[in-house]
Amino acid sequence: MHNATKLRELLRCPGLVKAVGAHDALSAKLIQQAGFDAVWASGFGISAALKCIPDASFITLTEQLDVERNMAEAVSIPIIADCDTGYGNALNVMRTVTDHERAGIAAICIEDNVFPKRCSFYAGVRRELIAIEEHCGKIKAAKAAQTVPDFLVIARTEALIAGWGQDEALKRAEAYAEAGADAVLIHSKSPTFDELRTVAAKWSGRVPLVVVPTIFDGVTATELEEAGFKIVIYANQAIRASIRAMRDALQVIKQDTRPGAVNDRIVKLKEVYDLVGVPQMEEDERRFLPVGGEQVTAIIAAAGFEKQLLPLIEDKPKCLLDIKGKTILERQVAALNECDIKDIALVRGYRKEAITLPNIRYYDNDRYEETGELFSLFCAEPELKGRCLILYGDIIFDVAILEKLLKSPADISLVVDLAWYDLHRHGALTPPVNPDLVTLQTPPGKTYLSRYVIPDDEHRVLKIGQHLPHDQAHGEFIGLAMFSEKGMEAFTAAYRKASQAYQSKGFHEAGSFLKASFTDLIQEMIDSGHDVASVPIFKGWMEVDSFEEYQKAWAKLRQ
Ligand code: SPV
Ligand code: MG
Repeated sequence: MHNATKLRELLRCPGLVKAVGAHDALSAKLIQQAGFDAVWASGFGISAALKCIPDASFITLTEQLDVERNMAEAVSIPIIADCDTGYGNALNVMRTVTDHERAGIAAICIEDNVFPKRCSFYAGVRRELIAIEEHCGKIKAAKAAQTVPDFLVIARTEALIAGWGQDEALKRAEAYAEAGADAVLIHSKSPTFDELRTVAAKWSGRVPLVVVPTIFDGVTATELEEAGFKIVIYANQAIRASIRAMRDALQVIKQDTRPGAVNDRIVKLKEVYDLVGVPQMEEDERRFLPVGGEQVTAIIAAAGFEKQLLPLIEDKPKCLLDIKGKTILERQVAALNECDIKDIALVRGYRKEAITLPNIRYYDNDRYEETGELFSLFCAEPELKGRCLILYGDIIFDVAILEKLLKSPADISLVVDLAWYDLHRHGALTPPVNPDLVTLQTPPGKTYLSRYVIPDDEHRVLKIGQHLPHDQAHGEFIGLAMFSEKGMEAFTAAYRKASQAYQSKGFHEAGSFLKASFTDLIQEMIDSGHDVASVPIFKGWMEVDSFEEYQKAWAKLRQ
């Protein structure tokens, strides 16, 4: 439905149509949300907000129309465009009509000031009106140019503003209606409503009357309606309110210096998000962007201390061990960045002051000696929402592994190295220290010593832990996991539940809940019916858990 048809419908209904002056799309949206009937795209407001210049025909048709288009995109209620003098003569008015119809605007309002117009209330500026015939010509041209049947042309007379008297105002209003105007606005700067009440009483009523009570601002909607007006325009109160609000807040910040000092006078960020449609955008992202394309937060668990790595880690945590010129942490961050993940949090503990890499949000587990990995992870609890990656702080891996994980559609995905299967069966040179073993629902059931492509089918994890019987294990969890928003909600809920239930008891493989590992909670989730998927890989990663592994990492890492 064209915007104009909506305004026609409002005019057919009983009661006053209430329009409010907007200066941009945001103010138009607020006007709609406040429940007003229509938006007045105010020349005064747009001149002030867009360019901070007087309302005196300085802004062009193009500039005004751009703002109106933005408004039309932001709201569904009718928009009445303040077109001043119509941007030229009758021929220019024709173009103005066409452009506004195409922009989805309901109506234009053109006034009988000479070009360049001056805002009706500026004191001490010249006031001249064009001849009645000339303005009638503009109105006829506008109606002739119109192709949208319901489009409205509102004729405005400035006769009272220019001091030409009530008779002249009425004469002009009648002439403009006769020329085809769909409504007439008789503007007044009288301090009381009496002048317009008198004029309205003498009005023939052939078309609806429009009123802008800017100076006689004590008049009520009921009084306006009773006097015979059909449309009221509250032309500039919104922009004046915003100037006052901005100025006051700025003063407070200037004096206080804390931005929070204005919290009681500003809206919450969430309100801005809602206003501009962020919830819809999030919904669209979920529906239309490929899995893995959304914002991911990476949380690195790097609090632990392992004495078997002394003296290597005498003065720094394990994640800062240098492997061929780059620390493990630098390698992890580089891999994450390569996959466009910039949102990184890290939980530090042992030698925490040594970790100072920029662009990471830090959380501290100062109880790292008496607590386990799970406790550490929940030191970063504010981060555990939305799509999340969990990384152990001592692994390095090929970017392709991360890319594969990011494509996983499952709510909970663990990267599982199937090479462990062969290492175990055929005897590894240096068997991994305390590997996190994984039993899959569908066992790989074959050896990978020959060439092999990992099948695409379901890889559900049934069991995970360091104490699994080796002959029941099919792979090794590498310390890299991903959760969808839903998966993360389930993970944090399971943590809360388990922390109550197991407070002072052993928890899966851990002697106490405080000492629990990430994998203990995963096993708890599997046991209570959650699906945990594996993302199978074959080598391409490394963990530093012992001095031997550190040496191996040095030796084997491809530069
Ligand atoms: C405007 O808002 O630009 C108007 C209304 O034309 S008034 O400023 O009251 O004249
Ligand atoms: Mg104006």
